[in-house]
Amino acid sequence: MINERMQKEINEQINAELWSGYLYLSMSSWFTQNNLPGFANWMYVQYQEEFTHAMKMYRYIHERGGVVTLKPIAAVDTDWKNGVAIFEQTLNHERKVTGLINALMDTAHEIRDYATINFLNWYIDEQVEEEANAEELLHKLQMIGNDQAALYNLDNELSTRVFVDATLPAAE
Ligand code: OFO
Repeated sequence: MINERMQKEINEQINAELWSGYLYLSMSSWFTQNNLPGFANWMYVQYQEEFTHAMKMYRYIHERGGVVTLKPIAAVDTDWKNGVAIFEQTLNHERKVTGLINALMDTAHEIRDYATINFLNWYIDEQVEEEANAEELLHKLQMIGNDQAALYNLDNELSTRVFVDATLPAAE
């Protein structure tokens, strides 16, 4: 049986992961509306990934005999100045999520919930990648500036990103 405080905090994180997905879906929509289908695809995959991050926690609470509590998802931004502004927000947001995961880990250590420590390690690793991806694309966009040909090429490159549910065992 999962500890009640741990359960409450993981439930809050489920909401945060769903909110992240909602934010990235809104960003994907912005890119579609602004004729950057490759960036829209990249953000759409990001949205799909966030929902799997939430579902991994959802399954974990059930596995531990707990109760999942789904709360309303708060509104997200719908308009940005440009792609750089989107990736600045993405990077800041991912840094914030890293802080939230670290806080969950602090709780797990405090209450000596070893199963949850083990479970959260996946998210600790994932956040390293999430921050690195956002940072890389932000730097690329900053370098590109007003170079439309370079933007076109990067957009093409991002159209190849494919969603894979990394939270499931490879055989599933
Ligand atoms: Fe963007 O990463 Fe979830 O946790």
